[in-house]
Amino acid sequence: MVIKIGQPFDIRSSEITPEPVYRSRRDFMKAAAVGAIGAVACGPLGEDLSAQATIPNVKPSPLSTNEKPHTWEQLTQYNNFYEFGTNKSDPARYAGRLTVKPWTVKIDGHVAKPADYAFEDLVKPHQLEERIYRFRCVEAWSAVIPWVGFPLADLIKRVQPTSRAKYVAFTTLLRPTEMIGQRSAALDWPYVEGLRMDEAMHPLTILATGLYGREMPNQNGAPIRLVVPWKYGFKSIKSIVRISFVENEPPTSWNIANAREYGFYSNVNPTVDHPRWSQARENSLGSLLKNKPTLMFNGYADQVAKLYEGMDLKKFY
Ligand SMILES: Nc1nc2c(c(=O)[nH]1)N[C@H]1C(S)=C(S)[C@@H](COP(=O)(O)O)O[C@H]1N2
Ligand SMILES: [Mo]
Repeated sequence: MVIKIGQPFDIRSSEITPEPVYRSRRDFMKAAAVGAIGAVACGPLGEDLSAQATIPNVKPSPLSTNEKPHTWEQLTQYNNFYEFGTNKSDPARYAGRLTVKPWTVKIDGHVAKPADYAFEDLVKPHQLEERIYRFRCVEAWSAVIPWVGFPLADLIKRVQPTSRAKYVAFTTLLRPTEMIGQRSAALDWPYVEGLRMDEAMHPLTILATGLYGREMPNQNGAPIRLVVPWKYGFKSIKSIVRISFVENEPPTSWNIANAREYGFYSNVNPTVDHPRWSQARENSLGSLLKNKPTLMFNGYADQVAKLYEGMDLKKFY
């Protein structure tokens, strides 16, 4: 195992990083250098994850939080990706087997321009941005994640849904030869998710293709995944192969698995507990305590609360 101190941080230039974040990252690097933070950028099988290619022309976004991001290692060694197993360490261990090049995304349903897009052609017309977002898993751990991506709204405008399109449905790859978790029935495969059209069009909703300025690690949902920062993490479906524009609320994997515990909306809400645990507090990855107050809509209430005006969020959980 090769130990590379600070490797994930020095990949990032000051041009693509908002100044306050860059400064805190420099402090971070100093801490790493004196050993307060060990940045060990390799997986349990010894693969050097920082070997991921850098993504060019990434511009900073005013929609980023200025909270300090978690480390590359934290974000790539503790994951939920049931296609590779149900333990948090399984994705880092097994997702390297997934072939992500070539990759095709089918766009279909009520849309003027349905097509099968090669990943590169899907992404090419869009300005990639660094979006440093808060992230909250329904299991009550949270993180700050520097994604690279572009607004889903930009793609939606490009493919021109018709007036019959009220929801967007997403599907993950089904490939049990490489996704070894799909050989057991932990969930119904393939993993599916969905958003209401106004949620899909919201400027905070992105399709992410990278992490820390680098191509998306397989365990985080390569080559392209959804990120909806005001909703519990399971809405942010990974390794997408199909985006469908549909009339009715589409089925979603966790709702199929357990409708009492997981609804369609799944907005982060400290006042609506999971039937088996409180959502009032969270455990920031790397912290020993579940002592951080959970914020309404994960801290994005000012931007998204109006989407749910008049809705009973206890009923539509
Ligand atoms: N296809 C697919 N997407 C998925 C999951 C999954 O098991 N399969 N897990 C979800 C859950 S529960 C969470 S918390 C996030 C985790 O994303 P991360 O590992 O990049 O932090 O991915 C979500 N997207
Ligand atoms: Mo999650």
